[in-house]
Amino acid sequence: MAERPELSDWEALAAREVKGRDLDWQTPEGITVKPLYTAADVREDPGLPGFAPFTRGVRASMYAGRPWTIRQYAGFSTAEESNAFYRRNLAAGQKGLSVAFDLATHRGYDSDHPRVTGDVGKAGVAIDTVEDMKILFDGIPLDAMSVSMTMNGAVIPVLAFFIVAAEEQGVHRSKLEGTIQNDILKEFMVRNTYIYPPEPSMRIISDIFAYTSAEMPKFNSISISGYHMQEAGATQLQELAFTIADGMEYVKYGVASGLDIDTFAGRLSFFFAIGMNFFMEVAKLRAARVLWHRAMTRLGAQDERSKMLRTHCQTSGVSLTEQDPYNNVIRTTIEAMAAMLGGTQSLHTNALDEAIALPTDFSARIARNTQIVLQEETGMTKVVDPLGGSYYVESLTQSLVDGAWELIERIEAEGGMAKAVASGWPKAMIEEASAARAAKVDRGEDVIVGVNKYRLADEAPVEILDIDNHAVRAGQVARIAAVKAGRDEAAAQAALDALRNAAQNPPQAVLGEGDHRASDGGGAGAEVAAPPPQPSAAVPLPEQAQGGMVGNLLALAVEAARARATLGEISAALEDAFGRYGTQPTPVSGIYGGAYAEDERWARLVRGVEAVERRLGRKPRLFVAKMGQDGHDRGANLVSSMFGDLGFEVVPGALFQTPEEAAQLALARDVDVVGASSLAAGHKTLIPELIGHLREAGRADIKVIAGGVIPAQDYQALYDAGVQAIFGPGTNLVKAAEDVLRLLGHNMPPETGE
Ligand code: MLC
Ligand code: 5AD
Repeated sequence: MAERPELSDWEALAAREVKGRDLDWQTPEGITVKPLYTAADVREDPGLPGFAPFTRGVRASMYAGRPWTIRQYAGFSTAEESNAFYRRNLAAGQKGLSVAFDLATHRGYDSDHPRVTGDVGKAGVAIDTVEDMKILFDGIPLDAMSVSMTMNGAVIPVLAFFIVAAEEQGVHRSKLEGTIQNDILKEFMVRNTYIYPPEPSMRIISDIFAYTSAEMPKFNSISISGYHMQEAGATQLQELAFTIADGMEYVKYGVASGLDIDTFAGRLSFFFAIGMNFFMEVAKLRAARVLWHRAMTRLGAQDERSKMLRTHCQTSGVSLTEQDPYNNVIRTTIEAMAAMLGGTQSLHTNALDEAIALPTDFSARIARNTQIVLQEETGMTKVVDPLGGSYYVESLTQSLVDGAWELIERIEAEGGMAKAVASGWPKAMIEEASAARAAKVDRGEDVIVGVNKYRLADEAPVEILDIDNHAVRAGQVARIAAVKAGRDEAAAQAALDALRNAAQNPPQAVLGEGDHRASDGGGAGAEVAAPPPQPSAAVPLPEQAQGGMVGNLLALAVEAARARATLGEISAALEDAFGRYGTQPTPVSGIYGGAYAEDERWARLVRGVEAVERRLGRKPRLFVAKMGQDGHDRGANLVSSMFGDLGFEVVPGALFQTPEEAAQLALARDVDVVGASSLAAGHKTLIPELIGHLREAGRADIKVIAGGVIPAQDYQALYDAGVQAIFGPGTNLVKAAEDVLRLLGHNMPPETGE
């Protein structure tokens, strides 16, 4: 028999096969992936599932004992419609609920507020009072069904409504199972549905920890989320490190507010995105468990449950395409498998129409069945951590642990994640990764099937869900009026006063010294760099040390909810004390343009911008507008950054403007083009209103273009309203810029092919 080959023999053989070509892959995480892994690459034995540090899973038996929870995120229109949708889904095999609220609710506005006309019922369900919450769970026994609620900004009224709705269903809060997202740090970084400034927002979280750990032992008090970071463009390593660092910060705050770490840490949960880099995602979940165990050991947890990272996952929305949308079923299946092989506790699989609309019954069925098929047809649940021991997976797990820990140590050395978030560097890091990825896709270096390769000549539009937000709003307005008419007004106001008073007079242990009010950011001028919240070392108040609820904001909001105060009223009572927070986007520069340094097409574009500049006597001005309560700013930031690199003067608009405010800014800055970015379905209401205001001011010459999640079905209505160009998902930015130059009257030669 021949001698056993050595690694060097393999290297020589492989090099001959590929004629010396370099087969290493540099991932966006900065990890060099080799074409072969062997036992020599595995540094540590990953141990056994159910035992520290839980690399192979938090449960000994994992899915062999109980499969993960099929938990589809959903919500739209009214509570009645969403309730009916939940019931159909549960009957068809879904196991847990997950509520998506509309953006008005997220941002603490009742449906009758003038700032939210475009948002009511659009991206999720509209909830204004306890009555809505009761309808949402009508016929769904809350002592038997675990319910996740994705709520961060208006977390106090929403959780209070949930508690009271259950109570009036006959279910005491101590029996409630589920999760509240309650993760504000990532809102300031990427998701943007915050309401209050960072410091009081952190107090709210500590109050929720205190309340739930004492009153709701089965309820997960937070879902520390990396998902939205990856959606915003973060690499998996960034997602991992920032999420664990966020978790550590919350623990420090909880402890600083007087809680014993082991009373609340066991009910902290996590949430990650699962994208298309299959093995990296499997390794990421394994690495996350190791990192959390290490972090919690350092923070002084004693109970092993406190150190156990349990997580929900959602397949990646940003990896899905409008083009050739059935490919999305394939992508989601691959991502679902990675989540499962990584050992998730709960999973949402995206629907194939993700890139353009909310799921229909049809697309939701396929998404759900993706999980059911994996659980019930493949036998893949029978073995715990079946990729454990794979040389590649073990090595990647280790690389991610090392890389993320390094970043976490940097954050810790600088004073923790709240400080880092306030300084803005993690967000900038994510935006740089996002721009680099976009340039790779636009240049065709990263393939997206059906978008930059194998693109279809003709796309057949898929049927999509359309919501009439005017009708939903009218119904909600009537219901708010009925609730207010039927309540004991004095009791409602007294409960709101008590809440406002507690917000204005925080227990010493929670906040440090000084005045914690923030001015109304409102957008322009307000900065991310508000003073970072600091866990106070002050001695806890006696009632807090005893787990008492005196002055607890959630406990007081439960009283207000019982008295039929609305979500907007409860939020406003807190806003009176805390202020409303706003930020100004600061686009990164040089990353997208840098990737095109030697590119002739780019150079031609730059010459075009220069020609327009000579004609105008100044740089052409583009205002990137974000109207309504839609805080999805990845696309807007990318466009701002790219047009800046091309030589435009970019006016990056603040988030949450009304169409009127956007028009005023466009006029004040005398812009040539307004690019309205819409990712939350408000476009049909908000963009025509904007154009109306510009026309009224006699500036119909300002070009309005639209970009984002806009279904083809809506294009004609927008053109009819005066929109001059629409850029949907999957748009090549270079091509879009050529179109914009043509709109500005520059004679851009036709494309020489893409
Ligand atoms: C589990 N159990 C077992 C077991 N596996 N018992 C014995 N043997 C086994 N093998 C037990 C658990 O211990 C637990 O009980 C119970 O069964 C439930 O299991 P779980 O694993 O805890 O699952 P689940 O209840 O589904 O909780 C998962 C979670 C939770 C901890 C991750 O936080 C969760 O559901 N998160 C969902 C978050 C979510 O949906 N977010 C949507 C975001 S969308 P016990 O008693 O130990 O609890 C979004 C988009 C956007 O954000 O931007 O809008
Ligand atoms: N219903 C279903 N899925 C939703 N998502 C957001 N809102 C809803 C909703 N109302 C999903 C999408 C999106 C991610 C953030 O959550 O997949 O990309």
